[in-house]
Amino acid sequence: MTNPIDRLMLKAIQREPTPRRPLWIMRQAGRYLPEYRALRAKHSFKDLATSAELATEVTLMPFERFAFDAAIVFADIMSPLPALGIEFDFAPGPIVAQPIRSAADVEKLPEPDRDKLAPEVIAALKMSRMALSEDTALLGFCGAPWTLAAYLVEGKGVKDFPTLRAFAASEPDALDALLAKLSALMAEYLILQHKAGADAVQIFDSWAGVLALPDWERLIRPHLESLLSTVGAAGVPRILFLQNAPHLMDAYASLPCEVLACDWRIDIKGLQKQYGDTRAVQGNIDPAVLLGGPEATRAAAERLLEAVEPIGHIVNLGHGILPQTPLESVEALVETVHNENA
Ligand code: 1CP
Repeated sequence: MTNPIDRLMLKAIQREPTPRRPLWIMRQAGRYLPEYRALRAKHSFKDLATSAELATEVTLMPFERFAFDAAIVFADIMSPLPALGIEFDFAPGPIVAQPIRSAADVEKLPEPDRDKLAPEVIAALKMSRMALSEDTALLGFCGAPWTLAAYLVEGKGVKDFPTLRAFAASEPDALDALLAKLSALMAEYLILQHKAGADAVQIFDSWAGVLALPDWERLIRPHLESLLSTVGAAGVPRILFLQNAPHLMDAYASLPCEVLACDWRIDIKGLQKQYGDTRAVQGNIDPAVLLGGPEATRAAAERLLEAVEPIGHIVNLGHGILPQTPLESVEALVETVHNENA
């Protein structure tokens, strides 16, 4: 039996040498897989994500085809929010029934109901761990407080989130109270996921980039830092992902975490040069490159492996894999990473 410590993914997180670099893909259990689309023809996304059995089946799905080094539990960043009494649906992204638009709306949020803190995700983690091979790591995740607030205030995913930015400008105290609640709840949630078998957790700050740096420092940093510190103090390895926010990269690099996960806009080689002594890096092939086919994918993967030092590098895309991605491109990526030292 492999010692969990020997999982490639965990060694890379701790910046220890590995026989080759680990690889996983954001949204690897998703719509580019024909078997996922077939299952989705029978069930809504919400049905898949709220059933521990179905979520486990989807979490494991990509492993029938690809030898990824980590599984990520199939859920959504909205999954824990029923604990705050929040109602939502998906079409295809989250739609919040009653968006939060005032200080009164924030005050009305109930004390967290821990029984509703995504018990299906916790169960899916336990079942996935039992089914996964010993050398595969299991990842939990949550949305960063700001990215969750983006959906709660805006009500849905909207380009550049104007309602959210207006709320931040007009109701900074209400935003502060909302982010504090989300940060405390997400810390609890990630620790629960770790106890259920998640080797590490990824915090997705997909909409980090819509504020300027000084506003981010003033409004957001304290809450993200508090979440990361609480989780770190509980001994949970942390992967911090930010999307479309190159102007915030250095600020994120100063936050407490083990892994900096960046999108394709970032010079990951430069990032590793600057912060590699204290942080592993994860990423960052442009997901659109895979639409260009296996040759384009292989070329991009080879350039990445050439540019980034192997120690402390987890290979991934710079954002979620696109639904129209050909399976041959994923095969080419896996092959290129696996053959690096062959
Ligand atoms: O099948 C479908 O139609 C549903 C599409 C879908 C899927 C597959 C949604 C709705 N969520 C998910 C799963 C999901 N969401 C995972 C699963 C694990 C994996 O394989 O990676 C994860 C990690 C998430 C996290 C998530 N949800 C993020 C952060 C990551 C990112 O992509 O930036 C965000 C921003 C969301 C919101 C969301 N949920 C769903 C969609 C389509 C979106 C984004 C688009 C929008 O805001 O409209």
